[in-house]
Amino acid sequence: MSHFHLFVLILLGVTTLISIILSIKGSQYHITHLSGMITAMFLGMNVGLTAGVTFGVSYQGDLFLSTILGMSFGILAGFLCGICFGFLSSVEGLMSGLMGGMMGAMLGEMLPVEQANMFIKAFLLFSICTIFLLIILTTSDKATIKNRSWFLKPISTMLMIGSVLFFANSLDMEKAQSKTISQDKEHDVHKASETQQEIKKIVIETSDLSYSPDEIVVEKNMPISLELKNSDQVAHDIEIKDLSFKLMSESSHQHENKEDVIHLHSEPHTTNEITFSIDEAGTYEFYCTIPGHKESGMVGKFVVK
Ligand SMILES: [Cu+2]
Repeated sequence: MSHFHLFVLILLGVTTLISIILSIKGSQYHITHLSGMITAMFLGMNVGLTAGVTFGVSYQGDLFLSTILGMSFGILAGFLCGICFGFLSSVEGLMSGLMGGMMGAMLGEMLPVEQANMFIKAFLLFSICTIFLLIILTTSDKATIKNRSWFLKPISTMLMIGSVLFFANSLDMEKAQSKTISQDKEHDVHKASETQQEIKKIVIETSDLSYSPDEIVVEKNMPISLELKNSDQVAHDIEIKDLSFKLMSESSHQHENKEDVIHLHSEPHTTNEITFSIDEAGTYEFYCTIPGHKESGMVGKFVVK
């Protein structure tokens, strides 16, 4: 998980905590059941969405995990805020959190990181707005502007939200920069190894939940550059389990590569590649790990002679 996403989650936690404290205070004063219910829905939904997209992006390829985590955040926030205003409000908050977390996780799973981060910022801003909503609701109608809380004044409010977003943005940029640098580096490594040995290039294209070609024949110990060209609207990957291989280079960091598992992931309309050689002859199955894809026929054969 990147610094930006960690920061978002911490901020979400703080926002939820402040909102709950204000809700407890508010339920004793002016806030009606209806307003409380709407506030709980607003908080639950937005916290769920923000957390959902954040986890969806961080754990791309594992929609189950990101949905559970996103929903947990939303449910917890919505329920705790709602319970201050009564049973029905807590149900409303809980259901909104569940829905927000689920939708957010799907969004994070499907969108490229840059676009998902835009949604995270927007939903985070909405989540923070709950605090201001609660402050307005807990302020008596009879109070004059003079004795209303300082952060209701537009300039301080704008400054506060602005600085939070600016900080979040700088964390986001930092990540984007380090990504391009590491990609450049890996590209150089790839070039260097290319000049030393003949590399067999294999391109597998994905469209409409299928691989083409779905059968590949290679020789053992031969350096293979496997390219996953994703022409689909959704992310896809290739995973080959239980084989002994030597990894030579990767075009992007494929964090799931373990000792005996080859994993290659491509976002929609992008191409990633990995270069390796297989030590043992045999027939290996490759498939897509995105939930539901293998069952829809995203399976192929890797024959090593
Ligand atoms: Cu797939």
